Amino acid sequence: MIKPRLNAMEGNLSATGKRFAIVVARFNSFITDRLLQSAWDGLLRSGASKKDIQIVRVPGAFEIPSAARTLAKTEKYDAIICLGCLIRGDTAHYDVIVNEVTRGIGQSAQETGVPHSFGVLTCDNLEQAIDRAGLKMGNKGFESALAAVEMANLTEAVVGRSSLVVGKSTRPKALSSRPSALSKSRKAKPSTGSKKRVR
Ligand code: INI
Repeated sequence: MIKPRLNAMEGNLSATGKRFAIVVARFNSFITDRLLQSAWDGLLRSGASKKDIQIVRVPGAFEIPSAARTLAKTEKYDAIICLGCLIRGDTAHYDVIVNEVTRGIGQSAQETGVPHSFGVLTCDNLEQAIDRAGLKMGNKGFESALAAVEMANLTEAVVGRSSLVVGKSTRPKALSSRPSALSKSRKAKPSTGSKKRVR
């Protein structure tokens, strides 16, 4: 029987030495403050240092993708955590924004190569938002922080430093002084040079 974990690459949950930006929307700050508090807590409890966490506030969820992309392009951060809260109202405003925010964050992650975690709540009402900001359904901020840590380590394990902006020809900065970014399920083997298979 195949044990999938033996062959799986996974990022570990150590944030030691890693740098993070948290982009948080002020709109619905009653909720987003709680997401931020929990994301901060998640990073520190994973080993991140306060000096390595940059909080960036934006007006609303709509502004998150552009701020996240600007931060990713600086190559200063191993991952970007995006926090916001969209609550459906009586108009189509919510639907227009929700699609744009989701697409924009995903696109920024894919095009910059820097992991972005998605901690933007998309709720029908305030009760649903409260439940996801520390009540019945946990806290999406904490979850997003851990996803960012894991993806920063996975990216580092696969391509080198995670602050790799796609399209740049330079190799990411060396990892030599950093602890392994891989979880115990699979440690990277040093490359011995690939032997081409002759058919
Ligand atoms: N911004 C949010 O973060 N959440 C919302 O629920 C929301 N609604 O419903 O309107 C919202 N709107 C503001 C928007 O994100 C922009 O900041 C604004 O349109 C200015 O560009």
